[in-house]
Amino acid sequence: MTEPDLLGASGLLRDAPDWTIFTHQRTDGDAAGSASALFEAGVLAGRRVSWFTPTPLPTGYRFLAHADECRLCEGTFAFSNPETLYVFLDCANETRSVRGFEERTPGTRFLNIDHHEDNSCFAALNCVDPDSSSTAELLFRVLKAGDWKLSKAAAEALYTGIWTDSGGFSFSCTTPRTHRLAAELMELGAEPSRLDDLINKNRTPESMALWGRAMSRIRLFGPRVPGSERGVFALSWLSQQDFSETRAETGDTEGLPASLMRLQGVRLAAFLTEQKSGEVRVSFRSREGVFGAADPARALGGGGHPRAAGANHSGPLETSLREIPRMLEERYAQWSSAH
Ligand SMILES: [Mn+2]
Repeated sequence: MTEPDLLGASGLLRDAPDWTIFTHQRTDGDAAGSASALFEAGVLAGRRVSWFTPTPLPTGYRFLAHADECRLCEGTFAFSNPETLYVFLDCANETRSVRGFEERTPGTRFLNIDHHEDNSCFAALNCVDPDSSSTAELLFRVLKAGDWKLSKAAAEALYTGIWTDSGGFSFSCTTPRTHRLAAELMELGAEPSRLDDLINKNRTPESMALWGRAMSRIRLFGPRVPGSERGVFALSWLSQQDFSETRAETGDTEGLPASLMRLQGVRLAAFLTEQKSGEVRVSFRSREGVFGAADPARALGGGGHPRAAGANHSGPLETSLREIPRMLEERYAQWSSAH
């Protein structure tokens, strides 16, 4: 992988008086933190900035600077202003955010800043680095490369992005550079204990009730290997009825798929969430010792990172609950015969 074009990305930002930022559907901490930090950097540098997302920003990230200015765009966005730089953050491809990219006006300018290995490089300038723990880590390097002024609020937002996408500096994407950049963000005013309160100590009783349902349904299956006597796969699920009965929000599932990886001996977890449409969102997480999360996600037409990926399954939920475990068993049989 070639080095990401930090100066090129910074130069595009430098030359544009207007920035419109886009984050992906089900905006997570990395996307929200990156957007908040870029918004803040733009405002400090006198840019006119706006931020759109196709699904509501989870309430857990409302503490971020400029979260109030995040606007929902459920319809088609008009990419038509030649003065505006359209910036996609944490989006592996153009379909992950608002609709309308295909119908963009010729001559409009796009910047793509992302860390997904399967990024489709859809923009004129693609600043993509799969070796970054998070888009926030990469964005921080872009902003440093261009000497952009960064406030405490921007540092907090970038720290939030890095923290959430690296699992609190625990996932294998965490590097010495991740820690060095986090240290610099602390020097700019980010306080880990305050941010831990804001990011992690903010659960509602409704979301805890939702998690309780998911936890009570965990099933272990798949091959039994030393250290994984109850199977290397974990699966759990939530239905729309669970959301309505607990009064939890869609965003309350964040962190749930990863939490299945806390089970002793589990190498890959699948978490199924029934959507309002009846489709089923399948999130995969994995660690070493079995094929990666991206493998079953790609087989279902989705994508993501090697160890955190997802896809949509047509459903209904009962069908998905039958087919996903069967698929994982089949892929394991193929994988183990090749290893
Ligand atoms: Mn990310």
